[in-house]
Amino acid sequence: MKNRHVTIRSAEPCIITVEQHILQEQRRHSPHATGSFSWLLSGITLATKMTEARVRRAGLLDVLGKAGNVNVQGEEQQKLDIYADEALVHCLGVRENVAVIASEENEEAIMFDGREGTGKYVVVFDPLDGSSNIDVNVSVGTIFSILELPPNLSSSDDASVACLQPGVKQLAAGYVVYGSSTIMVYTTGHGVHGFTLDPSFGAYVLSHENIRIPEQGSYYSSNDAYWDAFPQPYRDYIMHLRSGAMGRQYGLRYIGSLVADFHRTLLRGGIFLYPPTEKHPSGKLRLLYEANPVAFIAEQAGGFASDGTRPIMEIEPTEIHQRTPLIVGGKSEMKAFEEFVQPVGSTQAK
Ligand code: P6P
Repeated sequence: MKNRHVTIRSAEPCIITVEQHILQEQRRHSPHATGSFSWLLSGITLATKMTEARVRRAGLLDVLGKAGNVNVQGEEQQKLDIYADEALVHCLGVRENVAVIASEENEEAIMFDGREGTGKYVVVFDPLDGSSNIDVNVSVGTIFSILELPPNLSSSDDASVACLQPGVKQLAAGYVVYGSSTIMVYTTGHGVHGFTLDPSFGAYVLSHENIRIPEQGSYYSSNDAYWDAFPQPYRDYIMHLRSGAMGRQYGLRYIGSLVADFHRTLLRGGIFLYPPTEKHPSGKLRLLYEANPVAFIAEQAGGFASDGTRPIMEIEPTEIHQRTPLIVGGKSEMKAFEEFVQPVGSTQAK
């Protein structure tokens, strides 16, 4: 039987899946990489595809409405929240290199049995951010952050200890926004890349390579219903944006789902603000699995993220569900923010 020679021509257009991209990135930046990280990430992509299938059919599957349980945040758990959380716990649990996980939906961090020796990674995540918007068909999302398991962690140690690392220690971070299309955006510290889920064959395909946040945008994003509760310097800053003093009249866009509001800011520029308020004096958003991953992505795309006094990723966490104010955006808006709200030079916004 003669061998049949086939010339592999690059498919037009060239299809690069997120798994291929991760492997290419690993080979480019860590030639001796074992593929262990891409194996981990494939667990996250699988879980988000499972969640996406449910989100797309939410109205038909009677998954709307409250599941009746209340999560650690004291919020009614929507059924999709529970499904998304269980999908991630399962998909990460069968990846032997994941030692510890922590989720917005679970009070305690989880150390998988026997992984203190073999596991290499810690994954913290918000399985379904913005879930209060599900039954009105507004975009929701999954946010994740990947850290290295600290050395010498014993099984008797509280698994939370492994999670309490500042954002500068993140190995990777990303989110999936279940919107008009489903897009995964991630960084491993070598730029920010976006992948759109092609439902015809169920793969995340490279659609936004090397995303850069525009130097200046046209929108600010904050819940101005809390205007009276914002600290005065925040109100002064927002009035500055509205006044045209930055060379353009800023519009307001606010969806109420962090992943959707941040994704727009990342692609179009501008600034997202969740300031400290009387109701949330330490801010509302979660440091480990909302602010840190968003900050890592923003800074890899040329933007900045602050808690109003310092870079988000310099905050030393003390508990896994701790909250923080979050101000994140492009270079121009963050530099102007610094002049109104925080000591000059306290962030990297130069
Ligand atoms: P508010 C959703 O509940 C969430 O955690 C984030 O996704 C979103 O940015 C924020 O809360 C919205 O909070 O107080 O404006 O409704």
